[in-house]
Amino acid sequence: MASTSPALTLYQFELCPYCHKVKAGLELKGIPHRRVEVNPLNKKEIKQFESSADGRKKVPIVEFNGEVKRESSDILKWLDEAFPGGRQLSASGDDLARAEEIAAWTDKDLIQILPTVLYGTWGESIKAAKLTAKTSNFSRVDNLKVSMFGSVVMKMIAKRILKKRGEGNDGRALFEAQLDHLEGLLGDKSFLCGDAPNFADAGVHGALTCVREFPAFARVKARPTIHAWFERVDALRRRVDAA
Ligand SMILES: N[C@@H](CCC(=O)N[C@@H](CS)C(=O)NCC(=O)O)C(=O)O
Repeated sequence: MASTSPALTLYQFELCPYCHKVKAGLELKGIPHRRVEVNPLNKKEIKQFESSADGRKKVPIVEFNGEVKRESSDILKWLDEAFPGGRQLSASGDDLARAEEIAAWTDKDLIQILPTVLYGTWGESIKAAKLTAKTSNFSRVDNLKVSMFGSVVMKMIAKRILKKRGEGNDGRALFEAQLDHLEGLLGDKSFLCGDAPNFADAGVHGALTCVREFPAFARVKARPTIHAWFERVDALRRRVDAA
């Protein structure tokens, strides 16, 4: 399957949790794809695409056989339709309702507070900018600009979230609260809806993969139930680069 499928392109920011959701889905299904890192300052790599409904140019964007797809949750649900073989990420019946609920929590709560642990301190913010630079093909000048402006902007975003949620200077308590919720969702199940992963697992796993290189990931590792689930899903993910 891997070598015969036409190439899919994912336009992304390396530290965008919504993009990580899509990556998790692609890898869980073993779909070959190419990743294009988008320069957040000029977004020139996605200038050929129309803006999102709110008038902004946002990632993730997936291009496949001339079709353009956006919205991470919609993309995750479209994957089984476009690639019917292999692992199914769709859910049905009670599982569907539960998976939808978890997906909504992922976008509305879990992902919303991630900037506070990705960019909460200057050290984290600079690390984030460096990670982006490492995965991009930007020129040295653009890399420098992204690092400088990116760190400042991201730090401001993190500060605004902390202020809004009344958590002072520390995103860790916010993150722990989300992990408490995830622990409750998992209970003693292997995956979020039972014995097999679906789009809910892809979304949460993707979101947490975003913080994998950051100190906050130690909080994930410190929770045996979540860590075991994280590793379980991770073992099923397969990176397949398009030829
Ligand atoms: N609801 C969208 C959210 C995508 C989104 O907000 N992407 C951010 C990066 S994490 C973005 O592209 N922001 C650029 C902008 O708003 O100009 C999805 O799930 O795909």
